[in-house]
Amino acid sequence: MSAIVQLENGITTFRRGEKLFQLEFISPTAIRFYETGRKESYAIAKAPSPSQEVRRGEEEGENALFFGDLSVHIHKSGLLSVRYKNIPVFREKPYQAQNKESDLSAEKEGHLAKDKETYTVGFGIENNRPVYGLGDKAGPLDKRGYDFINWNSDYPIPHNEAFKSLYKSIPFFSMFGEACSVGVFVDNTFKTRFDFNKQDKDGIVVESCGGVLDVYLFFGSLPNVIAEYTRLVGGSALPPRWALGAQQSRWSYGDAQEVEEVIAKYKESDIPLSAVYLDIAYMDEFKDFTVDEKRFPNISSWLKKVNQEGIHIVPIIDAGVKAETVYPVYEEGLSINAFCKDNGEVYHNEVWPGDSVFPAFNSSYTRLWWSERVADFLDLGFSGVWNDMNEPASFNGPIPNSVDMGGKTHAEIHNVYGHLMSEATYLGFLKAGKRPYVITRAAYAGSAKFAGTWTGDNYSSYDHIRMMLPQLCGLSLSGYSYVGVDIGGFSGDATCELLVRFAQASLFNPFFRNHSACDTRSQEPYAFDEETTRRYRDIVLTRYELIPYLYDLLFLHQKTGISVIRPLIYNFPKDPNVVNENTEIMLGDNLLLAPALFPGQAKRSVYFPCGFINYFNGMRYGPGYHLIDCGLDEIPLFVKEGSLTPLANKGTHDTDFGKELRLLWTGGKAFAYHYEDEGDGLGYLNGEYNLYLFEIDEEGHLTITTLNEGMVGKYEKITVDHLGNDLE
Ligand code: MIG
Repeated sequence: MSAIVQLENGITTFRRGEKLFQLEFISPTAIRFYETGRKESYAIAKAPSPSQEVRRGEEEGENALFFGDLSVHIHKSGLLSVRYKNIPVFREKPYQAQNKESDLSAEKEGHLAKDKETYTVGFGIENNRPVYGLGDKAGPLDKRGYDFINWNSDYPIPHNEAFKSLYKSIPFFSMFGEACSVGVFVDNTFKTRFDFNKQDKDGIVVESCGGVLDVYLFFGSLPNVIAEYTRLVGGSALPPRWALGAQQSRWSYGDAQEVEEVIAKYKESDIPLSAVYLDIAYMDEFKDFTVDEKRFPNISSWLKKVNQEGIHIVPIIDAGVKAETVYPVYEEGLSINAFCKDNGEVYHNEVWPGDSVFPAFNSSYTRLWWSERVADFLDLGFSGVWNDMNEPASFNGPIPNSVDMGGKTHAEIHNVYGHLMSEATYLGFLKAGKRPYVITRAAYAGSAKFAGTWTGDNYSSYDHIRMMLPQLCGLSLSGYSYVGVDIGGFSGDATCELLVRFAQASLFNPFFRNHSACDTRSQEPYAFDEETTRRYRDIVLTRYELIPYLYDLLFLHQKTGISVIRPLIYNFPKDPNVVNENTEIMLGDNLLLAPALFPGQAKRSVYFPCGFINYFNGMRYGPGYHLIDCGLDEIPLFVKEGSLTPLANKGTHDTDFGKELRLLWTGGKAFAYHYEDEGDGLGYLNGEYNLYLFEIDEEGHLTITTLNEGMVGKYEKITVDHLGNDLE
C-alpha cells in the first residue's frame, strides 16, 4: 500500500503512522516536509511556495516524486529518502518517542542538570558524515559523538564541550559530503535534543518536547546548503561600518567620566576605537530606558560630544522590566497588557532590578510598544542596542513552562524570546531612521537578520581562545555572520599574554569587542604594560586594514548567504585533512589565520590546503604542514595564492571609506567584488551603493566593472599591491 494520499498544487500528502504529512519542493535543491496543519514559523518571514511542477512516479517499486535535482522516495512506512542527481544522500530512520530520566543525585552536588524530558516528536537520519553547525554550541567543529539540547541557557560557569545548551537555539546543521552535503533545518521552538551519532553510531536523532515535525532539507555543496538556508531565514543584517572597528566594554563603566577616560587612553595609546558599551550601571536602578542622571548628566549633549570624537555609544537593555509603580515603562506596559502572565496574573521573577516582569514579546502589540521605547531612547544619540538576559534569564528559579508570553506558553516561546526581543529592537531602529545595530545574547534561527551576537560569558582562559574558533564557525555555518566573543575573556583575570592571544585569534571576528566582568582586573589594552599596548595596537591596525574585505563579505553574505568567517572545509571540501580542523580559520576565500593557542607558544604547526603567502613578509608556503613562528609579536596571517583582496591602507585608524583602496594581489588571474556605500544609514536599502567587480590577469592588468552604480563613488585612487617573492 502506498503512503501517498494525494498530490495537489505541488503539495504531496502522505501517511506516516497515524499522522498525515505534507511534502513540498521549495527549490530544485530543497524540500520541506511537515505534519499537516503546520503554518507559521518564527524563523521565516514569508513561507516559500511549493513548486507546481512536481512529477509523481515510481522508482525501484516505490513511490517517488521528482523535481529539479532531487528525487524523493516515500516508503510504505511514510519515511523518506532522497537522491540528489541520482546519488542516495538522505535516508530517514524510524524514530520512537522516549522519556529521558535525570540523575538528581548528581544535580544535588551542583553538577549540570541532566536531561529529564519527555520527547514527543522527532525523526532519525542515517549518517556517517561529519556534522557541522547548530549555532553556538561548545565543542569541536565536527559534532559527531555528542548530543546537544536547544534550550537557551545562561550558565555562568566556564563553558566546555560537556555543555549541552548555551544561550542560543539554532536548529540547523549540515551533514557534510564531498559530492553532496545535506542541510537540515528543524523548525521547532520547543526544547529539542540533537543526538549526532552518539547513541546510534550510524545515525542522528532529533527530538522535541512539543510542537510538530517541520523539516527543511537542503542539498548540494556545503556552501550552497548553508546559503540556501541562510536566504530562507535571513542572514546577518549589514551592520554600520563603524561596527567593524575596535570596540571596548566593561561591566560597568560607572559614569561619563570613566567612559571619557577610556576614550582618552585609547587615543594616548594610539589604538583606534570605534565604540564603547554601557553595561547595566548606566541605568537608574537597572530600569530599562532610563539613564542615571548622577552618573551621566545631560546624556544627550554628552552623547553628541562623544559622537563628534568618532565614538559610538551602545547601551545594554535587559529583558526584565523593574516592577515599580512610579516607573513609566512598567505602568505603561501594565496598562496595555504587555507583560507575561501566569494564571491570568502578571508574572514576576527577579533579575538585576529586583522584582521584575517580562514583556510578552510573542505579542506583536508588545513588540510594537517596545520598538517605540527603543526609538525614543535612540533619539538621545545612542548608536546601537545591546540586548542581554533574554534567554530569558531569571534569578529566582526558572520561569514555569506554563507562563503566557503573548498567546503562547513559555515552553514554546522560550527559545525565541531573544529572537522576538531582537525583532522589536530592530524595528525601533527603523522607526528612528537608523541602520539597525543590535547585539543579542539569546537567538533562534533567523535572528541574525535582526541582531548580531556574541558567545556570552566566556573566561580569561586559553581554553576559551581554543573553543572560540569552532564555536564561531558553528554560528557562521548556521547563517550567523556578525559574531564575536568577549576579547580577553569575561570572567577571571586576563594576563598580558592572554589578552594578546585573545585579540590575535579574534582578528577576523566581525564583532571585535574587548569586554570583562565586574570584579575582574582592568582589561583595556593599555591596562597592562607597554608591550601589551603595542601588540594590541598592531593587531587592531592590521584589523583596520581588513575592514573593506570584511564589509564586502558581510554585504555578500546578506545578498547571497555566503559565510564570512569559515572553517577550512568550507573552502576546501576535497581536502580530508581539514574535515575537523579546529585551530585555523578563514575570512572569505582569501585569508587564513592560524593563531597561537597556548601560553609560551613560539611555533606551531599550520596546515595549508594550497599555496599561501605570509601577509607581512611575503614568504610563500606550499600545500601541506609547516612549522611557523607564532611568538607574541607575530600574527600568523596568510593570503591564498592567486587571490585579490580589497584592503585599507596600512596604518589607517578610520572605519570609514578612505579615498584610496588597496588591492592585495598574490599573483595569477583573480577577481574580487567590492561594495561601497555611505557606511551607515538606510540609503543602501534603496540602492544607494556601488558594487564593483575587479578582475586582474596574470600580467597584473586590472579591469573594473561597475555592477551597481547608486551613488557618487569616493575613491580617488585604486592601487594593486603585489605580495609574494616569487612574483618579482
Ligand atoms: O548576569 O550586564 O553576558 O556581557 O556584562 C550578568 C552584566 C549579566 C551578562 C552578559 C555580560 C554582561 C553582564 N550580564
